Amino acid sequence: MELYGYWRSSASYRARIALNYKQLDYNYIPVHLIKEGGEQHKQSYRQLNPNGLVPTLVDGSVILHQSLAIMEYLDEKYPEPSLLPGNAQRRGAIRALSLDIASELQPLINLRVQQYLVRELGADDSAKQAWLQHWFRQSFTAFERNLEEVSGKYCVGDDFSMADICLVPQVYSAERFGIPLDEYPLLREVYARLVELPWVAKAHPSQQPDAES
Ligand SMILES: N[C@@H](CCC(=O)N[C@@H](CS)C(=O)NCC(=O)O)C(=O)O
Repeated sequence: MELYGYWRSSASYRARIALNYKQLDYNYIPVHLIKEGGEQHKQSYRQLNPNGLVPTLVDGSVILHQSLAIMEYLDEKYPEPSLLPGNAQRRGAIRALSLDIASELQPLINLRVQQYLVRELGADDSAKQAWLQHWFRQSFTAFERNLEEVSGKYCVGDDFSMADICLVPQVYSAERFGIPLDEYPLLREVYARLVELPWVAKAHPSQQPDAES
């Protein structure tokens, strides 16, 4: 299997955690999102992923984009350990929390959105920071409330799941963008537990071959 990704891309980070959790070997192919205007826009990459976003997973003849689709594909093909453990209610909660991050928050703070704010709408650093803080705050405030209802050791009960895989990279991004996390004690507690897990630690951006200082 090949995973096209970028070291500090949150969606690539998700795919890496899932692959590690399932102990699947893969070749990591870096796609530099900044260099030369972004390798994700090159024709050769867009043939694999017409959205021009990372990650992309190639498994033989299967070419898949969207990290949640990649995770569900891996889960169907390699069911153990499951990324969606538990009964229908638990699985519903896992999917809902995963989507809260992957569909509601991350798209608003993505690189291309930040670039559009700056280049097309003339946002300066403080306007861009206000944008990031606003959306992180809205999302993490709701996430914290949801954790009060459904968390245990991890996001949903005591089993590691896709929701945890979505949370870790988003907290990493928040720290990177200087977003204060004091208002989310439960989120920080779960995150602290998650980053200690070996399959999560191995997926950290700093551990990737394309990591920059
Ligand atoms: N929903 C997509 C999001 C993919 C995505 O937004 N990837 C970002 C990095 S985290 C990207 O490639 N950004 C490049 C750009 O904005 O030009 C997924 O989960 O795979």
